[in-house]
Amino acid sequence: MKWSIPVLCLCLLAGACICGCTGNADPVQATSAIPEPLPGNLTIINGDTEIVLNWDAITALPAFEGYGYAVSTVGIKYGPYEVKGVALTDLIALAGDFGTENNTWISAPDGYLWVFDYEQVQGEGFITFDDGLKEVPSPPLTVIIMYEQDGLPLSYIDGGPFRMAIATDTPGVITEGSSWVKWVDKIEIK
Ligand SMILES: Nc1nc2c(c(=O)[nH]1)N[C@H]1C(S)=C(S)[C@@H](COP(=O)(O)O)O[C@H]1N2
Ligand SMILES: [Mo]
Repeated sequence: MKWSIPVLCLCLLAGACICGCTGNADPVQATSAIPEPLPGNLTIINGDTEIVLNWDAITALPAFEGYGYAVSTVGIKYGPYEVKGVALTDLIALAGDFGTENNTWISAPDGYLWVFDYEQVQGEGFITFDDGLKEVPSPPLTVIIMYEQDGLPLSYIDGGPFRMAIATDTPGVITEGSSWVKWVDKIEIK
């Protein structure tokens, strides 16, 4: 009985040391908390112009930071998220002129394609809902190619490295998930 407290202290000390030592000494464990951006390129095509951008090129462009919140066709809400990405208008501008007569085709390797008309590329003409899924007048929206969600590189499961997002300056605005194209690898001006 009189040994129990010193023995307990020794055990706790040894345990703390082992945990602390292995935690600090294992570089894989230490870095695995910070996800690496996924590899992947984004191709922008406008007539004869074709531009290929990788992660470094895209994240070097001016960024839009705001909020994103979407609802799937079956009514499941995902978000609200803090989103960061590049305005679609900025990406399109890299490949040349674009006007009211043009549509923008956003596609992914799984075959998913969503077409945005000129107004939508400018953030206009989307249906928006409040948190209770009641339709509300649209606040200003910015259509972005998102590469960060809640401060971390967008994961594959969430549609990374690049996903369309309909972003707002204020949180709580829900948009339809169908336009949130995951794994975007091609932007075509038609
Ligand atoms: N590449 C790709 N993006 C996609 C889809 C898809 O099938 N493929 N489905 C869309 C639809 S209809 C919805 S509702 C949301 C669903 O998003 P989630 O898979 O993150 O729940 O993704 C959208 N983006
Ligand atoms: Mo959907």
